[in-house]
Amino acid sequence: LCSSLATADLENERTLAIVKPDGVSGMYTSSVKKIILESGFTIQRELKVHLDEDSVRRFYAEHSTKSFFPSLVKYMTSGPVLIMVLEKTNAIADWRALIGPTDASKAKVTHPDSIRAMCGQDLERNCVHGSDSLDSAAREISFFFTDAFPEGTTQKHDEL
Ligand code: IDP
Repeated sequence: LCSSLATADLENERTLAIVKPDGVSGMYTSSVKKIILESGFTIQRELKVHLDEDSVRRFYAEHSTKSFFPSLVKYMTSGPVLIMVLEKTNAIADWRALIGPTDASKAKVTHPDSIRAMCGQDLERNCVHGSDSLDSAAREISFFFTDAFPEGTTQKHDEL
C-alpha cells in the first residue's frame, strides 16, 4: 500500500509502452505512435533497441517459471523493439485499455478496435506491451530509463 506514491493531487501518470519485435518488423511503429498521440499521451522518452536475452529474462522475471518463458525470451530477442515512456492523466489504465487483451487472436473478436487486434497475432506475439500497475510502471520505466523520474509521478517512495 505504501509502496506507491499517491497521484490523486498530481495531474499526470507515466507508463511504459513497448512496440515488440513483431510490431516493429511488421511496420506498425508509426500507426502505434499515431494512436498514442491522438489519444492524448505525450511521448516522454523513446528508445529503439535490440534486447539481449539477459535483459528480457530480467524484465519478465515474474514469468520465469512459466512454460512459455523460453519462447517469450526468444520472441522478445528476435528483433528490435521501440520502448517509450508515455505520460498523461490515468496513463497506465488508459494505455492498457487501448492495447486490449493479452491474446491478440481473441482481441480481434472481442476488442476489434484495440492495438493488439490491429497488429498482434496470438497469445504470445501481441505486438505491444503496457505496464499493468503503478508499481510495475515504476519498475519498468526505471529498468530502461534511469533519468525518467524528475517530472513524472510514477515513482515509488523509496526512490524519492
Ligand atoms: P500482458 O503483456 O498482457 O501484461 P502477461 O501475462 O504479463 O501479459 O505476459 C507477458 C507476455 O508474455 C505477453 O504479452 C505475451 O507476449 C507473453 N505471454 C503471456 N502468456 C502467454 C502464454 O500463455 N503463452 C505464450 N506467451 C504468453
